[in-house]
Amino acid sequence: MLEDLDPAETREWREALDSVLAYEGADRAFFLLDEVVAEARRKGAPVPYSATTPYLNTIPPEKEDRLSPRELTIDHRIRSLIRWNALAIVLRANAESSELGGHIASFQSAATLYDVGFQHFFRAATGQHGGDLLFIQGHSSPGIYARSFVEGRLTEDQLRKFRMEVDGGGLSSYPHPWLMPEYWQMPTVSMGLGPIMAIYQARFLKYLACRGLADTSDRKVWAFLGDGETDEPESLGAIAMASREKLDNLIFVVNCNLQRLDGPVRGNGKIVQELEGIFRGAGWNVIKLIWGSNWDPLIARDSTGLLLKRMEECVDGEYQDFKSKDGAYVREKFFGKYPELAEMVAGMTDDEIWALNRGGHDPVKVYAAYSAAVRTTGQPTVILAKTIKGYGMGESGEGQNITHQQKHMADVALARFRDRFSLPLSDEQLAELPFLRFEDGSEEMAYLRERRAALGGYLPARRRRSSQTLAVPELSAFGGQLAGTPGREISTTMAFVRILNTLLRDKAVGKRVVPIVADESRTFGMEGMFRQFGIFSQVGQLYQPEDANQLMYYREAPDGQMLQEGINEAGAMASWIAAATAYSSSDIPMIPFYIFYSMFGFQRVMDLIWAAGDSRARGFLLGGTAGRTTLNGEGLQHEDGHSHVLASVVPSCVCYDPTYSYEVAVIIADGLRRMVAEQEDVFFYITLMNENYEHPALPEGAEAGILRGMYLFREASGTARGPSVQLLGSGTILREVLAGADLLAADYGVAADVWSATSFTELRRDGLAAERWNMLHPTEPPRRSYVEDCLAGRRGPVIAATDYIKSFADQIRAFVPGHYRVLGTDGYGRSDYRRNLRRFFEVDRHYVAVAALASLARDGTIPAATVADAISRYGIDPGKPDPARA
Ligand SMILES: Cc1ncc(C[n+]2csc(CCOP(=O)(O)OP(=O)(O)O)c2C)c(N)n1
Ligand SMILES: [Mg+2]
Repeated sequence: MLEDLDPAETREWREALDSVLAYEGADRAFFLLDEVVAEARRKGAPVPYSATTPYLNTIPPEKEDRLSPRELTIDHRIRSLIRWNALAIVLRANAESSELGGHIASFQSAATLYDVGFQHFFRAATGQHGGDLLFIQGHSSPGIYARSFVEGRLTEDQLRKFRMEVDGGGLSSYPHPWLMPEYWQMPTVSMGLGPIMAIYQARFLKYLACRGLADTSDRKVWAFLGDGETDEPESLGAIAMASREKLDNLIFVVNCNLQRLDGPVRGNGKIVQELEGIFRGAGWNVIKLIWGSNWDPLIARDSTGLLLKRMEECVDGEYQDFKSKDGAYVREKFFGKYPELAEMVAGMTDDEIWALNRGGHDPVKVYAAYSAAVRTTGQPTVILAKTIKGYGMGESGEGQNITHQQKHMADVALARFRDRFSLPLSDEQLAELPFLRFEDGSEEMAYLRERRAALGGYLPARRRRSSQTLAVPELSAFGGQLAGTPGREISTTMAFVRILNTLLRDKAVGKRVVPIVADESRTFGMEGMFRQFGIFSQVGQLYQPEDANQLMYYREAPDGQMLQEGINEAGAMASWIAAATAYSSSDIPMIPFYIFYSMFGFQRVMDLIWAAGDSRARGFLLGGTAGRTTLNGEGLQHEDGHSHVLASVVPSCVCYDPTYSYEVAVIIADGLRRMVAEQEDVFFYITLMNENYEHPALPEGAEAGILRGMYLFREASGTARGPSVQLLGSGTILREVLAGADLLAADYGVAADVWSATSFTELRRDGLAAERWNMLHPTEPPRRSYVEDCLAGRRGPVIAATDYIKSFADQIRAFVPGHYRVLGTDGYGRSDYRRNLRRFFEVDRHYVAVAALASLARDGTIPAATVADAISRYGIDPGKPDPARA
């Protein structure tokens, strides 16, 4: 703090400011101050930048939009019942055992924040309005169910089945569209994913509007975050994008209850101030909601600024401590520090001091903040609402470090809770934890219904299917890819880009295609799309691009179709989720294709991909330049040999590792049929490679096998009597398998049938389903897995080789008749020629041949000496280090 060298002069300046404020208003005062500061800076005076404003509410009392006293009173009665039910849901679920879990404290701290929203702001989708999108803090779900119960949307039986879902009719622990597809819109409980997904949902609403696909102008995205949650990089990592893109349809509400799971969020600091600085710096409209109305008279009397000084010098650890005690304690510790402040509250009782409430618990303040937020234009808004964790839980958790996981409440605490919220419950009833509702015909019920009717209906609500069904192109639309490329060498990435171009030009679905990249278009040869389809930018292009004179220049446009997210895989994934769920959130089925370096896909943003599955996302993920040896020069951090294994664990992700362009075409056409035409809730992961080779034409009748995961690509010619093997390969390694088959025939007279295994993952899923069915239907004729179907009647051991780690092809072991041997690229990637890498990882043609011979020798079909002969013939060093450990 600087010293006041001339108090009289200071007073003059203050009075000048007061008079401008009084006669000309705040805008004029702001202008003058801004001018003075700018002038001081021009003259070289050091005017430090302050990221924060005083520790006070941003909206002064005289600028508050208000509800009527009647509305406030009924809202309070409704909220009190919801509070009770929320608590009862968890207490009842845990009455017998704590096995089911659940949380009380989070919602009790946030009840007013949600209820003011549900009563007065959150709009449901109707014919006229697209509806708001709500990201609700996962741990507050009991409060949301409690409201739905009071509204009559959920039954008592359902509340009793909180976290008991297995036998049907239960309620999911957290917001999960997968589990409650007509209720929860957005999955949130993995901290940080809600906020980043909300930002990209808001931007996607702008995209839909700018491209003329939907009127989204009046829709808001509300994202509720915990203050602890803001420590996740995903929570804050994309906030600059939100202001750059002027997302005035986005409102973050950060519930600053000062606590996370273990203890204080910022015991030694102030989370509200810290977040204010961060969000202001990022260009957001920040509304601080710190003090409740009971503080207003005290703050108005703070002419010396001493109260503010005290408010600012206290750290969050102290604020938390105050609210875990009582009014006398606050009087002593907070006001008692300075005699003037003690004097200020001398006329107040301890109860009155205790009733000095926090902004986030005051519906008047919350309403004013929301009202200001929804009217803000040109920037996103964040509301920093200060609350108390475990509000109302008293000695059973209020403001206590243990409160987050508290699932029980002592009888006295329950009785106090009842008194505090005037609940119509006798002491005996308390113990039974009954769920409470208003009578039909009561004033509260009528008001509740009226409010939700005015806002379009009940929320949360999720649209399960789009009302629009698009006609997807037939496979024949991709004729170029089906015909093969005789005499021309291309990669599957190039084949994909051509398919994408065909789709973008399709009359029925072209406009719905959303190509998404994270600064890798050129890597995948997609730069031609810049000019033709444009890169989405709400402001268009304010500059002449450097390459304007070229055919494929960098074109940005308000109706640009591509989403260029920059080097930001998490953002691109969130963008893809927004597009992939637009069928539900906007009733506009979109067809997103997000293409990325496969190493920076599942490995980098797996949790978002999991959330995409939960969201019932429909779209295509393309892992480009895939394969540990196919992307050859990039080394350990780039060369992907396991994304397929990661993808295989996501239940609604359908995965393929195709080799030929016709396979890519067949897979994409089927994806369109399943996801767009039939509205199946799956998404596709397809790996693409950058190795060029000639592509054959679609073999007759291969489609079904391509989709199921394998088909006979080349049958062995020659005698049916000699040794025989079955070779499986996927991706570019299929070509090594074919070459290996040639070596086997030429050098050892072994006949090899070669199968293109487009998806070991789909094969495994099919096999597991058959196995399960057989186990549960012991007396019926057994079902056969598709792998067995394919290999039945074929002779010889089975050998598979891929550009992925061995566990990828190993997935089908249980279904392969006879001996099965797998080659794969276990170990860290490294740089070299493809040929050398494939030798290093032991997946090249020579290893395929040796592996086949070794299996034949194992089966006793050929002598072991033949294997040794091949090892030496092909120049393999048996003492070579194991690549899995090298
Ligand atoms: C990615 C992730 N890490 C950890 C958790 C476990 N977790 C759930 S809630 C919570 C504390 C939340 O604190 P805060 O965000 O402040 O929310 P509050 O309950 O206080 O409103 C933690 C650590 C999680 N759900 N997700
Ligand atoms: Mg918290």
